[in-house]
Amino acid sequence: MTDDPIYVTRPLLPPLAEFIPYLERIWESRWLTNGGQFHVELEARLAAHLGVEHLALFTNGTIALVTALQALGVGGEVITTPYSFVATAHSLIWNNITPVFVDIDPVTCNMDPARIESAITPRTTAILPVHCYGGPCQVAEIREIADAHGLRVIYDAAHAFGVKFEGQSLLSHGDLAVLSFHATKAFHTFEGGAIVCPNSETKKRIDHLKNFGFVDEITVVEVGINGKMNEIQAAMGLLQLEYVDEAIRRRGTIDSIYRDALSGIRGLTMLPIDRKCEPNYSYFPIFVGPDFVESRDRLYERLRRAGIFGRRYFYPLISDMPMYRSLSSASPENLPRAREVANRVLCLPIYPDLTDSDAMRVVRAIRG
Ligand code: T4K
Repeated sequence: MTDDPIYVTRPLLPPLAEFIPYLERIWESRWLTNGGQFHVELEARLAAHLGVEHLALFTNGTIALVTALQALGVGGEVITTPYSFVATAHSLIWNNITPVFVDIDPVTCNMDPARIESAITPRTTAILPVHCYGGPCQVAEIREIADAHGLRVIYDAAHAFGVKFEGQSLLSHGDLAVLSFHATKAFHTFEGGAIVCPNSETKKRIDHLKNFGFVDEITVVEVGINGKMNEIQAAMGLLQLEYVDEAIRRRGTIDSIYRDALSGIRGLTMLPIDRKCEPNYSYFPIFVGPDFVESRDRLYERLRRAGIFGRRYFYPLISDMPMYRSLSSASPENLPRAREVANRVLCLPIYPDLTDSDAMRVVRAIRG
């Protein structure tokens, strides 16, 4: 008998029976999208849950990122990280903006603020950092640099659902922060996303932009897109809210199991614990150094043969992808630390339904 496969993540799925009443309400109302009852309710409940003032729901995180950049009217060049999911840089290209990659801090995997100033040119309009794996960027340093140079800051907070930093929502940092509610995220709506906004005027503008630019039945003021979340997605979000705190606690337990069982293995490192942060444990990356008994890719393949499907998030670097590699900021000399981390990383399975014995199966497989 072979063991069941273990994937890097599995979506949080509440009991199907609890979803049916939501579907019945959608069928009864015949209101399927365009700001229906569940959409309105989820925006309010999520803002309260996350501890933010305003939030606009989206059909996915990528369209939310594209719209966030559009809403702030940034252009020219935007400073960002190569160590992320490709959607981060793609959102710039969709706005005709040139990404300028800067290196990361190899300890946190986030943009290194010390690299930002030398990347600023007269064309720079904004900074687009990523709270990678949900770990907080150096928000104070980034704000200071942005203010000194008159730049906007848009956080790609796709991984940062519910994360708190110094007792406050991490999402309250930046001019805007963008969430993903994709099925693989700690909180999901199948596909989905949101922009966290500082005030109601910005939210209103974003609400127009996600609805083609309509401000009323007959008036279109901007080239908006269709970024609206539908009622089935919103219903899933409302139901998830009942379960997400418990799910994050369970993720925390798995995080502890891995940390205890993997510490002290020669050549393997983990992200440090940030005492100022309340994390969501959405990823568990390990970093396979030269002192480990085998290379990262050999370990990755060996785990796969054992039915354990870890993922090399984020390898390859965005800057190594064909559409980005000709940019001068994509040169290997500019990004040595991001490259090293991308060559070492392996994200281990972590999700609420992963049992303790599954987690120990992963540990035993790594120990070989
Ligand atoms: N910015 C950042 C920093 C991001 O990480 C992302 C997305 C975005 C922006 C854009 O947000 P969205 O537009 O996606 O809302 C996944 C996700 O598709 C993507 O959302 C995520 N980041 C990225 C890090 O990971 P893949 O290609 O690795 O997913 P996939 O289909 O290989 O799934 C991974 C594993 O999850 C599977 O092996 C099994 C499990 N799975 C997946 C799905 C979709 C399930 O069990 N059920 C499922 O329905 O990109």
